Amino acid sequence: VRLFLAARLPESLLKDLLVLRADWVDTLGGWRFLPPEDLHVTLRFLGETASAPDLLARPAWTRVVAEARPFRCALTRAGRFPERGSARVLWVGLEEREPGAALGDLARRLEQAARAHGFAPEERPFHPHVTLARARRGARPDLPPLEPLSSRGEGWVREVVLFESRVAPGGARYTALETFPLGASTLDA
Ligand code: 3AM
Repeated sequence: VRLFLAARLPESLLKDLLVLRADWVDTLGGWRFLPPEDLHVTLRFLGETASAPDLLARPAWTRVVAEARPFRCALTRAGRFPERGSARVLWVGLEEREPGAALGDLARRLEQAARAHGFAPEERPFHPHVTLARARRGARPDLPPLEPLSSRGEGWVREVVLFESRVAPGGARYTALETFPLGASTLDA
């Protein structure tokens, strides 16, 4: 199965994103929008994984996430991948507000744990974002204005989710396999 680890979006940020998404759905052509329940912030793409490595790694995800604290985030701006040339992905950036470096730390610790469990290293820099849409095949999609968002909302990230990605007509669909709460081990202490 094809797996990835992602932060679950705080409800307040999801709400803001859905307002923006509805606006873009109405005004932009050439894009395939992710269904609202599939919106997430990828922390570590794991790739095609056999069931033994998957099950062996889950305690490590549990531990790393339990040892991290919940953190507060806000949406930053809309962007696209690639930044130049024809856009394939439309996203909204996420930035941490408090306590400081928790989001990057969490991604880094998951990266270490993934490598320790034999997953191929992720060489690309971590760029926290929520993918809202992917270009339709062969389309030259319209672009929204890529400016800072008017949303001032903030919300707490409290969960990391292990997702399975399945190929489906009309684009990949995601299934949550397991949810890991942030800060579980600090609560026990
Ligand atoms: O939904 P986002 O954009 O966060 O782009 C893929 C998607 O990210 C990314 O993993 C998420 C779930 O599919 N992805 C796909 N292939 C990848 C790869 N080879 C990848 N990330 C890194 N390396």
